[in-house]
Amino acid sequence: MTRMILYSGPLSMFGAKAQIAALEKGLPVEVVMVPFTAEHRYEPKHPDVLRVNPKRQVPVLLAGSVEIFDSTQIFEYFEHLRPQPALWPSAPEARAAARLRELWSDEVFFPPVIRLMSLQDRLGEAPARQAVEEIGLRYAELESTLTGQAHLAGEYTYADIAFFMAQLFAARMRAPMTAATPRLLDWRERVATRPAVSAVLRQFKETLGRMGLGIPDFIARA
Ligand SMILES: N[C@@H](CCC(=O)N[C@@H](CS)C(=O)NCC(=O)O)C(=O)O
Repeated sequence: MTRMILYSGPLSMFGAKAQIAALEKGLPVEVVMVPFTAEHRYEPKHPDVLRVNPKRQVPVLLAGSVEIFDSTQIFEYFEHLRPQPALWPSAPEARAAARLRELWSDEVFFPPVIRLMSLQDRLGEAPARQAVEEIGLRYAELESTLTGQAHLAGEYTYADIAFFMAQLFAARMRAPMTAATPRLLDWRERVATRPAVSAVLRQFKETLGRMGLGIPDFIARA
């Protein structure tokens, strides 16, 4: 099989999505962590990241003549490359719903988490409280989708991987899911104990510990 290199970052949620997917698929992907520090963030950028991604971001995947970026694009490539175990449902309606949930996670749930990242020293102020409230509404929305199904789109899919990583960052930014959404807490436990996910959680635990950053309880248990 063609050598595959995944550029990610030690605390990159989008990189972790791709890494979990590779592990779920049993794909032999070499993970290269680009430089990342609290002080300089993602600078200097890795030359391969700059060459492949005009957005200058990880994750980037190199697989022979395939050189792609964006976690969702990488999901799609993995799914074609190794269809089993399937991480999208096969029925068109269910697949469309799962894809939408994956997009929802990155582009609807995550934006208030990004806002909260820059408000960590002002958590008592209105903009931070609004972001936390918005995140809480999204958790409540998902709680109802988990009635009668174990995962966000029925079976375990890329949507679960995406939302698991997004909620991990929300928890780090002090907007964790709570006892108000018990089905979601059970879902988090189910996903966290999957071997592919717990391997990446242990990596996060090690990095957060090394950088002296807070470790949410569900990561500490990994
Ligand atoms: N939509 C992209 C988002 C990628 C992204 O935001 N990557 C972050 C790390 S998690 C990054 O490289 N940030 C550095 C920068 O923007 O300079 C994806 O799904 O891959």
